[in-house]
Amino acid sequence: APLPLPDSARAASLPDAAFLARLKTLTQYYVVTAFLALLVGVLIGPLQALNYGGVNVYDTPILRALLKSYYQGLSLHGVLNALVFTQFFISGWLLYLPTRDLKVTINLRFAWLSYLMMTAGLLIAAVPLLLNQATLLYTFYPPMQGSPVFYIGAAIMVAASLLVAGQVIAAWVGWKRAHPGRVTPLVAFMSVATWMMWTVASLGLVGEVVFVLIPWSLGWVGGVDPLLSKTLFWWTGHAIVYFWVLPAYISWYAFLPHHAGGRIVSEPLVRLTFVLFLLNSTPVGLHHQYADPNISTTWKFIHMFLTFLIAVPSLLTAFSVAASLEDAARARGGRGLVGWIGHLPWGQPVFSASVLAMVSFIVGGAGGIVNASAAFAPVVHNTAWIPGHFHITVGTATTLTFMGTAFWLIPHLTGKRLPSVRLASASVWTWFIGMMVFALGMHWQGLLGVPRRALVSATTQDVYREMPIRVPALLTAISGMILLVSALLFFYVLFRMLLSRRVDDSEATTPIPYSEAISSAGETLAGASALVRLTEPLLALWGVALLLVLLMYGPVVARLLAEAQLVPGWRLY
Ligand code: HAS
Ligand code: HEM
Ligand code: CU
Repeated sequence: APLPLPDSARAASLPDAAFLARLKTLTQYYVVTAFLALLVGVLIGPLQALNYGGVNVYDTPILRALLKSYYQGLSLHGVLNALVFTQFFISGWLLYLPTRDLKVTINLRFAWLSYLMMTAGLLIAAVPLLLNQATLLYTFYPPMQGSPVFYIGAAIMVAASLLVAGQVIAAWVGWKRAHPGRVTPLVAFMSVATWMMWTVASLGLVGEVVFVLIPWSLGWVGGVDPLLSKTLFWWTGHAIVYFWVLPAYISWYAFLPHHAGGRIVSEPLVRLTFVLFLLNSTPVGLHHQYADPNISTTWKFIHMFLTFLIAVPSLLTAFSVAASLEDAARARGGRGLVGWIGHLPWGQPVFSASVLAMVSFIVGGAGGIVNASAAFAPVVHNTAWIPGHFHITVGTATTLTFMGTAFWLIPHLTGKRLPSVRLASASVWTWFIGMMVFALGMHWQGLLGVPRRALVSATTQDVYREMPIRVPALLTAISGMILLVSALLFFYVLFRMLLSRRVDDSEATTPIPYSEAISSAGETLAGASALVRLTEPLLALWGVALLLVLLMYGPVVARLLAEAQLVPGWRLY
């Protein structure tokens, strides 16, 4: 039976066309700012790939004029790509989607305020980065010390993301109040769970920046405990990878089946996946610190097992999205054990971007499990293997999915058209090929002992020029050139699209590509399965997530605090 809805609550929150237009403009600002950051960040990548190919271009007059050092470039690359591009895209994406999915209005002034604050934070942090006052790499480990302006800018940026989180969670709570007994629609559910996860995850970084780095860089306290800071950093630093990839999962689950011509396999399963991420994304960060002293092996092993556990929702995703794709391909006439794969729309960039991103993630995820295994970690830690791992996770699973998303999202938001399916498709395939070759070259070099974060091309030691390393080094250099071409193609298509003329209002021509479900979660809780009812109370699950993190990090941080040893800051750049 239809549930009674308070009319007043409903009427007050129903979005009209004017509201939607304004929401779309704001979302467009987030997305375009994100891609501008990616443009600058990505252009530095091929130079680094050349470095790992044995070619040092940093001694040329142009680069000497632009960058003080390899490390200034690497800091810009890491910060702009991994921190700025992702956060802006995700904030726009995960503000727009749940607002639309819940069919509510939100306070657009507040939403703009968050955007402006995030942009201000970015601009503030950019100044010291560009002036070589914050050449700290994107992990800014103390005792390396940068300008306080950098830490303050970063803090403002993160705070702004929490405002977006708060606004989305509040909108969902308002929707729940107005619709008692109803099941949260899937896309909104995934978005809210992701934001909740991020609030728990970000506590470590907020603690580090606000209570340690800012006072220390301003000279208010005499020293810093590097290990304490690093531990707080990885509290956030691992979970942030799920903040980067879950918005791509939303696209894989909710929109990719539609692009392929198929259906979501099971909405209750998707909800379970996101709840597992909410609960267990954060208390695993010690897998970045196996080599660090003064953290007990017991805690390292607990985090290792929790890391293996957090691979489970990704495995659920792998199998259930693969089933969606098979469903789609068979509906398109595909036959045979693997023959159906050829019936997927490989020439459509909105489709191929996500699926190729997923294919790269099979390898990226497997590498992650190697990294997490205490027995293997010493072999790969701090080697070129690690950038190999994360360019096929954040650099492809996330980035390529967002690139492909832009091909329908920008037309949807702006009423403009994708100028060329062929060029868009070429950019997607070259990104995939380039990153797979890059990953091969870097993983291989890592196994041969080549360190990450090193200007290896300038070394006078022959050890990095020996024959076994030359093959993967050549692969890495070639991949950098493929990726340069890919990036140029992508940004050409993107800017041609953005600068073209508006052709329609797009709600009808490019709607949000929701997919149907084979097994839906249903509309009302009363008729829903136990799994749906168990996953619906997100506020309570959020509390459990917080509790778990405090349990799994409390004793570790407490010991580091009790035994803190402050050291002065360093400037190595
Ligand atoms: Fe990681 C280091 C472990 C996932 C990013 N990781 C990093 C760093 C980054 C990063 C940036 O345990 C470097 C940090 C630094 O600078 O020091 N990572 C893992 C594990 C996972 C994992 C266990 N990482 C990610 C994701 C990232 C990311 C996601 C970004 C988005 N990672 C580590 C560890 C380290 C690390 C250690 C520290 C290393 C060290 O020593 O310093 C897991 O979450 C992975 C689970 C994933 C899977 C794959 C599922 C596959 C799917 C696709 C299916 C495809 C289909 C397509 C269906 C199990 C979902 C089919 C196609 C057809 C055509 C049919
Ligand atoms: C580091 C190349 C795109 C995120 C690196 C390194 C290379 C590289 C060779 C290792 C540098 C070192 O360890 O010394 C490239 C190329 C790209 C590209 C050729 C494509 C044109 C991206 C994208 C992202 C990304 C799209 C994320 C969205 C990072 C991060 C680091 C890194 C976070 C680590 C920085 C650090 O160690 O502090 N990149 N990259 N890259 N890249 Fe990329
Ligand atoms: Cu991690």
